[in-house]
Amino acid sequence: MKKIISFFTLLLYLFFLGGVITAQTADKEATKETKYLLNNLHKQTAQGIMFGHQDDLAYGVGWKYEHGRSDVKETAGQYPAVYGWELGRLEIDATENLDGVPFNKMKQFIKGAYERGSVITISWHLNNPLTGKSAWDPAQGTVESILPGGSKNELFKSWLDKIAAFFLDLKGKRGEFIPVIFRPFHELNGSWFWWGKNHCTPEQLKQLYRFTETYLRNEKNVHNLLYAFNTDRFVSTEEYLERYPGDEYVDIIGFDIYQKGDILANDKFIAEVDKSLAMLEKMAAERNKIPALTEFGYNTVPDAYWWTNVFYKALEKHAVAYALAWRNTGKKSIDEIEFYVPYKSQVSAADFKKFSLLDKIIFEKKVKKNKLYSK
Ligand code: BMA
Repeated sequence: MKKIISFFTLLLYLFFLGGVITAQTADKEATKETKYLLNNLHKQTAQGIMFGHQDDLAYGVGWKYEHGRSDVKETAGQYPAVYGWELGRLEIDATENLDGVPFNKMKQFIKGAYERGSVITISWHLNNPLTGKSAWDPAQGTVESILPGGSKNELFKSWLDKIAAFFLDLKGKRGEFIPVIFRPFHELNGSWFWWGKNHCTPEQLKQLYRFTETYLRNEKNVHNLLYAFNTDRFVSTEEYLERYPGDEYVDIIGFDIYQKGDILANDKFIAEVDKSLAMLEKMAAERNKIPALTEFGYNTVPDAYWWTNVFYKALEKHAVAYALAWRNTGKKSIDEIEFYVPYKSQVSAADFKKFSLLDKIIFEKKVKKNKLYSK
C-alpha cells in the first residue's frame, strides 16, 4: 500500500513540477524555449489549429516592405499565429532570398514575431550543389555527391555553416535563441527538386536528412530547431514513410497540398485533405510527433466562401498544430497573379475573417495567450 501511495505522490509531484513533460525533442540538447515550444505545441494541438502565412510581413498583393503591413492582418484583423520564411540563396551569400526578401529584414521580422508569441517555420529551396543551378535542377546523383565521401560534401557543409550562422543569430531580448521549426528537403516524394523521389534512393534521402541535422547540432551547436519532415500530397502511409529518417530525427510531420482547378473541385479537395490528415494524425500519434499542414492553398481563392465552406470543412475533424498558407506573390506578369490569402476587397476576404474567428482556429491573439515559449 505504502508503495502505491508513494508512486502516486511521485506522479503528482511530476505533474505539478513540470507542466508534464510529454515529448522529447529530436535534438536532446535543444534549448529550454525549444523544448517548451514542442511540449506546448503538443498541448495546444488538442485545442486548436494555428493559421500561418509565408512571407506575411514582407509583401502582399500590391505592396512590398511597408512597416506593419500584412494581408492577413488587413483582412482577418490580426496577424497570423505562424510565420513561414525561406532561406534559399543564403547558401551562395546572397543578401536576398530567391523571392527577393532581404535576410537582414527577415531576421527582424522573426524577432518581432517571436516577441508576439508566434511561431516561426523556415524552408530552404537551396540551389543544386552539384550543378550550381536552382533547387529545381534535378541532376542525377546530386544527393549522393553531398553525402560524406561525395565530391560535394565539403561544399554542402559550407552551406550548412551559413544557415547555422543565420539560426544562431536569432535571439530574443534576454539573449535566448529563438526556436524555429526547420523543414528542409520538403515535398520529397515529388520529383521537382533535386532531393526528390526519382533522383535519389530512400536510403540516400534518409542519410541526407540525418547528416544535415547531426551536422547542425554537433558541429555547429545549433540547438534552437524543431525538425519537420514534410512530403507533398500522398496516398498511403507506406508512401509517406518510405523516406522517413526515423523518430529520433523528427519533431513534426506534415505534408503540402494545394487545390487546383475551378471551384467544382471543392468536394474532391475536402475529401483528399480529410483523408490525408487522418493518415497523418495516426502516424503522428503512433510516434508521439506533432502533425501539421506544412503548406496549403488555393491560388487566387476564387470561391467567396472557400475558407468556411471548403478549407474548414476539411480541417474540422482534425487536430493539427498549424496550417501554413503559401505566399502572396502578387502580380507576376500583366495577366498573372498569385496569392493564397485574401487582401482587402478580395472576394473571399469576409469569409476569411469569419474563419479566423472560429473557436478552433488560432491567430495572433490566442497564440499569445498560450505562451508557447514558457513552461
Ligand atoms: C515556390 C514558389 C516559388 C518560390 C519558392 C520559394 O513554391 O512560390 O515562387 O520561389 O516557393 O519560396
